[in-house]
Amino acid sequence: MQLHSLFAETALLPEGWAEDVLFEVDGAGYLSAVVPNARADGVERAAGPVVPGMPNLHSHAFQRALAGLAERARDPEDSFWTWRALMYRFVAHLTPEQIEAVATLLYVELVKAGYTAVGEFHYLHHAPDGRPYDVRAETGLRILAAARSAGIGVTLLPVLYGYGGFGGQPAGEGQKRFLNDPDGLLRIVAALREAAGADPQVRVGLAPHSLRAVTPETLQATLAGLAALDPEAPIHIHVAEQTKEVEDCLAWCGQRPVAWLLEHAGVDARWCLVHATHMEPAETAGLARSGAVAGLCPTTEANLGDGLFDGPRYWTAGGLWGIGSDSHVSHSPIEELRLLEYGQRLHARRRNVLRGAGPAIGAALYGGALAGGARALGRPVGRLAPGCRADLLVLDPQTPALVGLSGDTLLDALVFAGNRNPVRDVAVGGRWVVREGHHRAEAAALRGFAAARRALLA
Ligand code: NGQ
Ligand code: ZN
Repeated sequence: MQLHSLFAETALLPEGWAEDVLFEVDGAGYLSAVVPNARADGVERAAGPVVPGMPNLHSHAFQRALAGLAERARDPEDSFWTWRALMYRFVAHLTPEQIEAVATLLYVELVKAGYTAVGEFHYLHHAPDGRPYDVRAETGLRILAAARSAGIGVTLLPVLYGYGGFGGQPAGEGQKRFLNDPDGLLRIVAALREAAGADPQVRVGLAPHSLRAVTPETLQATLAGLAALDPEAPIHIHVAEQTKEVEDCLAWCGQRPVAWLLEHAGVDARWCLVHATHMEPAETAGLARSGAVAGLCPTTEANLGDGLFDGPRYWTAGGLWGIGSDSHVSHSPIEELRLLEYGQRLHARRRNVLRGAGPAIGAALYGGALAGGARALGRPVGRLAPGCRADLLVLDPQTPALVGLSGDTLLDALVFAGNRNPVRDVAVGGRWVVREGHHRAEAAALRGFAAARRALLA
């Protein structure tokens, strides 16, 4: 269902809310015109307020099948690291078919909740015995297929994973499906770029998993290889999520992980530093200055007991940030934004902490996550403006939380006042993918997911 034009009585544009907006979409799914104070003659009318779809900058799609299965207290010392051991056992046998089925269901859920683009930080590359599949990019291609079935835009970030700890320590048994040297990973990148072709719904970058999983040499070689293919390609990395990583990094090189990256890795606007939870003030300021995006994943960071990001300092320094659903304990952008602000309130014992240019906190959160998310995914999304993708949400004006509200107050209520999904219709790249709350592929996706889960639990 291709969208050629749409009229919205009210819509959130880059400069703020506008009335009577006419959107025109070209055949490739880009907005070709966005005209406020227009007339509706003969054009489809949006059933409610229109806002940009939200970019989700950090996903491990396969973890959707594990969400909710790691909440049993087994050990008084349960932590991120015991969760990770459980997760490794769980992924040991996943097949490419199951990876695709789980990712398809996840992406359908993400689109229904208002995410129109996702960054897939994908490291489950090889067969269960650790050998590459005949088609080396097999599982990455499955992710691409899942994104295409669900109709979500995707930034594929195949992951460089070489070691089990700082300084090139050998990887463990549970990590053998993840391992590549720089050449092996760059072959996957090249294969995915070929499969993506000129599809405007797809971008390919890469992700060194963490400073634990690479050495300075392999990091450097991989980044040089990527730059030769695409000098602007997005680069994502997990960093400083747990205090143990900070301690191990200090023991390895005498520097903290974010400080090391800022000094040695050429961090700039191509980069997204995922989590960056544990930073000293100078690191927070340096990250904000670098032009990189902080990839915040509030529900996963809470679920795994990571700690709290230094929001006030980073916001004051003008740092870019976006949100990701990471382990997929939530697939709602609203829940991520709400928890982001609530964590800061609980910590500071104040209200309205993560301020933007205006007084409206919900609007500032929504707008901030659009801008940083778009930057991190390296695609023209997050803005309803000519030249950007026609990725938009029509909100349900009958949702009690939104009834009678408009403008930034509506965004405040969207973020802070309700639990019902207020997303009615979703267009991605100028195609309606969700109508009246239903995704065209939801029934088939659920059947595929159910089969995969049955097999995993058997
Ligand atoms: C991941 N997830 O790669 O899935 C990680 C855990 C690790 C989060 N950090 C593994 N949330 O960091 O070593
Ligand atoms: Zn992650």
